[in-house]
Amino acid sequence: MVVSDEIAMDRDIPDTRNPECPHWQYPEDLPTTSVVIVFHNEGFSTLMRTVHSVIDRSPPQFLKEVLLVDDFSDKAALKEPLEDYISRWGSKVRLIRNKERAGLIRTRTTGAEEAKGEVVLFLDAHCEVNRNWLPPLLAPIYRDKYTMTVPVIDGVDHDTFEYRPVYGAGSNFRGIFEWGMLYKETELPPEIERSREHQSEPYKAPTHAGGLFAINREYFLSLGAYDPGLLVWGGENFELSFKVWQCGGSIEWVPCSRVGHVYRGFMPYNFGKLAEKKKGPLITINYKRVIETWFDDKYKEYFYTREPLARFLDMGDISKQLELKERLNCKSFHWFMENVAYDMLRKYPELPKNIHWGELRSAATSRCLDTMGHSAPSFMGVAHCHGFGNNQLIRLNAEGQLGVGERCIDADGQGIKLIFCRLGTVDGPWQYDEQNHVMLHKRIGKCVALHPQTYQLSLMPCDPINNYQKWTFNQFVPK
Ligand code: UD2
Ligand code: MN
Repeated sequence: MVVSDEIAMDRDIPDTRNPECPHWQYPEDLPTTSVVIVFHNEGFSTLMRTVHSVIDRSPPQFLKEVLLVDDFSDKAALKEPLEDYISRWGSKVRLIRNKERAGLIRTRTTGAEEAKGEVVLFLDAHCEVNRNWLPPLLAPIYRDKYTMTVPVIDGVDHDTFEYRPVYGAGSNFRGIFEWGMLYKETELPPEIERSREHQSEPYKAPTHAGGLFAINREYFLSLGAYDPGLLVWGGENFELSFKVWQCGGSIEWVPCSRVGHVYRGFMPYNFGKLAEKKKGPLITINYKRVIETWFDDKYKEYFYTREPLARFLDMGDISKQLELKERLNCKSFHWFMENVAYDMLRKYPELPKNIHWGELRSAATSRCLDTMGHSAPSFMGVAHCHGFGNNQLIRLNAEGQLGVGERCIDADGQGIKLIFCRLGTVDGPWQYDEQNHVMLHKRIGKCVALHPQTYQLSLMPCDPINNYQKWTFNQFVPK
C-alpha cells in the first residue's frame, strides 16, 4: 500500500500483448458490460487504480458501469473518502455495501444480481487492465452467449508494483488442477496447438484461476450463479467451470486481453465469523461440495485419496446443487475429462489407493515425520505429533509413493527429502514392512532411520530390532 500510494492512479503500463493483437477486428455492437469488483479492506489507491485503468482503457460504449461491492470493510478510508472519490465518475461507478461479511463468493453473486450490463466481468480489487482489454473478452460472448472468457493474468509485484508479463507473448497456457484441487496451468496440448491459425486467438480451457472473467449475466444467473453454500474463498472457480462445461457452455482464454493482478505475499484478512463455526479447513469444505456435486464416483476417490481428511468434513446440504445438475441435464465428469481436460491425466494420472495414511510416528521418540513447513526441495524432519494433519499427513500408495500434500518423499545419501513429484507418475520407491514397522527404500535397499541424538533422518542398513527405525502410521480424524 505504501508503494501503491506513491504511484499515479492512471500510470502507463507495458503493453504485454502478442504483436498480432492490434490487428484483430471486433464487432461494433458488442454487449454492454458491468465490471464488478468485490473488496474487503483493500488498499484505497490499489482499488482506485483498478477503477481508473478500467475507465481509461475500455471503450465507453461497452462499459455500462463499474460496480464496486464492499464486503463489509471496516477501514475508514473505504467509507466517505471512497464515496467522495468515485463521485467524479457520476453513475459510471456505483458502490453497494454488504450489511455483514459475506465472503468474496457470495459477494460476487450479489454483484451479478445488481449489475445492469448484459455481461458481468469480475475483477479483483488490485488489478490494472491493459491496452484494449475489453473487446477481445466480449467478442466470444457476442458470438455465443454460453461462452465465458478469461484474460491472461500478468503480475504486479507486491513490493514494487512493477507490472510484469506472466510469460512471453508467444506462449499460451490453460488452467487445470491436480487431484487435491490445487489450481495449475499447463502448456496448450498439441491437439489444440495444431488446430490454431494464430498464436493470439482464443482457445478452450478446462478451468481458470477464479478472479478475472466475463460471462453473460443472465446465463450466469441461470446457472444459479455460484453455489451459495460455498464459503468465503476458494473452489468457486472449479464450481463455475465444471458447471459451465458440463451443462453445455464453454470457457475460452483470450491471449489478447491482459490484466495485471497483485499476487500478495500472504493473505491479509481473516475469514471472520464465517469460519468460526466450521470444523476443518474451510477451503477443503468448499472443494468437497464441488467434487461431491460435479465429479463421478471414480474421480471423487482420487480427491479423497489425495486429501484423506476431506471425507470427515461436513460440507452441508448439496441437494439443491444436485437438483440443478439434473434440471440442466448436465453431462458427466467423465465426459469433461475425455473432451475438455484430456491433457490433465498426462500430468496428474489417476491415483492408486492409499495403503496407509496418517501421521508417521517414530516408535523410539513418538515424534512424527514432518515437512517442517519447508517447501520442496528440502529435508524432512521430525516434530512433536500434533494430530492436525497438514505437514504431518503422510500417505503411502499402492505403488510405493510416499506423499505429503501435493509433494513426494524420496531419499538419497544425504537424507530423507521432500521433492516435487515426477509429473505424470504416481509410483515411488517405498515399501512398508507391516511386521517390523520399517520403511524400506527399495531402490537403495535401506530403511528410514532417526538419529538418536540429533533427530536427523537418513537411510541406514535395515535393522528390524532398532527402535529408531520403527515407524507406525496413525490415522486420525480432523480436530
Ligand atoms: C484467487 C482469485 C480470486 C478468487 C480466489 C479464490 C485471481 C487473480 N484471484 O485468489 O479472485 O477467485 O482465488 O476464491 O484469480 N474479498 C472479499 N471478501 C472476502 C475476501 C476477499 O470481497 O471475504 C475480495 C478481495 O478484496 C479481492 C477478491 O475478493 O478483491 C479476491 O480475493 P483475493 O485477492 O484475496 O484472492 P486471490 O487473488 O488470492
Ligand atoms: Mn487477488
